[in-house]
Amino acid sequence: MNPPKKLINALKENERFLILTHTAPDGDAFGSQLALKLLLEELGKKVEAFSEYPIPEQYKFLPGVNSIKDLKFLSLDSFDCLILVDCNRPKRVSYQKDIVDSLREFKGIKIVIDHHYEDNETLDFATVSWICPEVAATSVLIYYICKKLNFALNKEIATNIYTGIIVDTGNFQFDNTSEEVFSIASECVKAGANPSFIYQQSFENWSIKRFNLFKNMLSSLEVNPPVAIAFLSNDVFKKLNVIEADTERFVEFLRILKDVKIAALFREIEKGFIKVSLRSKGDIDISKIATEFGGGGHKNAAGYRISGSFEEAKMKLIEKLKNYSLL
Ligand SMILES: [Mn+2]
Repeated sequence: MNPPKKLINALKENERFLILTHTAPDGDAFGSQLALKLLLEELGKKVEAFSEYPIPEQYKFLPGVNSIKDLKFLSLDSFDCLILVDCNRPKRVSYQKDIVDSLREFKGIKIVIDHHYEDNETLDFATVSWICPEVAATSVLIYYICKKLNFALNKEIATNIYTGIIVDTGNFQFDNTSEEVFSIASECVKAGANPSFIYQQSFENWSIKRFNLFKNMLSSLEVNPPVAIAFLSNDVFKKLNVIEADTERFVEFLRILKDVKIAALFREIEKGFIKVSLRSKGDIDISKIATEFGGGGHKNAAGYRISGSFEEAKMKLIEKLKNYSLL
């Protein structure tokens, strides 16, 4: 896989880079952001990365993570180049309208590196984009950028790339687990990434409150094959003192039942504002449903945001699934 020349030139020719990613960043978001930051720094560039705070417990081990600043304090003044990784449009960077608007108005070069399906907003926004929905993780794309720049992976970059890969492939279990993914992971291990350490940090590092949130999700679970639906209310988030990032991977557990082909987790991030994560098995393309609601994603993993109550949002989803003959 070959990064576009325009992208490589933009990385070579500019000096001051700002790297951002999506809300509630996961292992691929942080992994891509940090691997690219470390790479550009090795090339002598000035680079800053911002994300939503707090940094989730499961990603505090990532090399370079302490250099990520709180998105609240973002100022765009001193950068030539804005790069979105694992994120295809400004709206995905923040729930804060003023931040999204300032990104849209950024005067420098705007780069998008992502593996979510692109949309019109991506095309309007990006000066340079590299969108590859066929790759398992954005970290894979960062790996190819390292190769193209003839940069030999070091342990820090390899650890970030490896983390992105295992988080987005469910530790080499999802449908996107390809030969390519194993081969890049193998390169990362050669360069010093430690698979068992990274697995434990990323996947077996839940706090008690996160586990209590998980139990709460299970108690809300409604299974009507082929669909499983669960809901976490804003009250539960407040009561347990947890954040959206604490729900990472939860929806994947909802697929565990044999007869469930589509899983949906509804999270009330704020009162009356719900984030919906969808997962599917096999050939069921759930990204079409998410796109209908203004979201997006991949064939088997997608999501969207919707206003209203859980019951309303659930009914709308069920109706849409029926329209697509998935129910
Ligand atoms: Mn990703």
